[in-house]
Amino acid sequence: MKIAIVCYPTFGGSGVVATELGIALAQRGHEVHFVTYKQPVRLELLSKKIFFHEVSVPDYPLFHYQPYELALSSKLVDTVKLHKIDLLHVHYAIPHAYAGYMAKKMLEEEGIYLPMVTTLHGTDITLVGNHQFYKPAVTFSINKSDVVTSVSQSLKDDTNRLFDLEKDIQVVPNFIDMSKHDNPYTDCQRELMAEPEERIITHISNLREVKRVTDVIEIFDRIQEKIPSKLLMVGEGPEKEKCEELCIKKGIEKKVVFLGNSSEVNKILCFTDLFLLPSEKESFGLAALEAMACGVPVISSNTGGLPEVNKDGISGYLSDVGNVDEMAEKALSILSSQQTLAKFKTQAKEIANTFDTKKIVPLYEKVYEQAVK
Ligand code: GMT
Repeated sequence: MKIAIVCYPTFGGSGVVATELGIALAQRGHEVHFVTYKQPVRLELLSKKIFFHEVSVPDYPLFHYQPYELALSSKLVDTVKLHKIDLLHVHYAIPHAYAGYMAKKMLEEEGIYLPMVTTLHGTDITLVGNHQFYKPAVTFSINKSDVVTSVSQSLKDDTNRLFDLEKDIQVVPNFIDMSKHDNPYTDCQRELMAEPEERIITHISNLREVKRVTDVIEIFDRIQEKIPSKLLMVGEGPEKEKCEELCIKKGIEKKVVFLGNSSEVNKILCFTDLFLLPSEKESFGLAALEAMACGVPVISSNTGGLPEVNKDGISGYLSDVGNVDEMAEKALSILSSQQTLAKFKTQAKEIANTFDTKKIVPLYEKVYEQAVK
């Protein structure tokens, strides 16, 4: 099949999922065309089956806001015609589903039928999409998609609760390529970051308010009082400064390393002992799954889709949002014994294995067959 994928090309989870999906589809023989404003960060173009088409919005003095949806829908029309695309898969409803629908209608005028699959990722529904500014357009474009998928049952339930939908939503969870994580050796180069007796705790996100990153610092502060440890904060975002200030206030700034955005996430996770994700909202928690795939247990909140990924008492533990005392206690219960830590590491990997690319990508292929029909 020839598939066009529209996504955000940044470090965000939805872009990562879309990119990994495109790579996996190409490996399974499909021809994949990414249509977005920049080459997706994780995309390697060295494949005969992967193509990238850049959407550019030229500056014009009259435009106060750049009309990206217009440029995207026009680019989609051209790409579909030129490459004879069979199906469009848009990731993140805003504005991709809307632009996709416009492209579909323009093509219809020329007698070309383009089925459209929309995948909802989370913030497009629970945070931004739900805002009155966007809600009518988001509702419309979800209803006009041929097939709609969500990355968790929790996101499906939220979408049905928040929007007036005629469409049934199919749950296709996010996935991870376990063959990239089959190295059982988990202590690789840990000396880069910590002393031999120190535990390494990691948090990875876009450091936005919804991630409750100051809770990460609070949890770590309680852990480091009991056992020698280091905290690695990976990512960039608006809450970073607040976190840095909190570390100074608590006198733990030498134990917390801010690494910024990294393309070496797997290396970092390889020497990590515990992953923290105390988010306010999380439709899935791809970062938690990536950690688990590297054999890293997760301490997370129990919000949204997190209980579908992080299994309480098996791959880690779940607590109510904001309960930093309990999260620290549970973290310590895993970290204080080498035996318990080893058990949780193995179990985290086993749970991650149930989300392997090989198991999930065929579900998308089934969705495509349905949409084409
Ligand atoms: O919140 C983020 O990390 C970014 C955001 C995005 O849209 O890129 O992530 C959302 O989609 C991810 C991939 O499906 C999910 O794993 C995240 O849980 C989800 N974020 C939220 O729901 C807050």
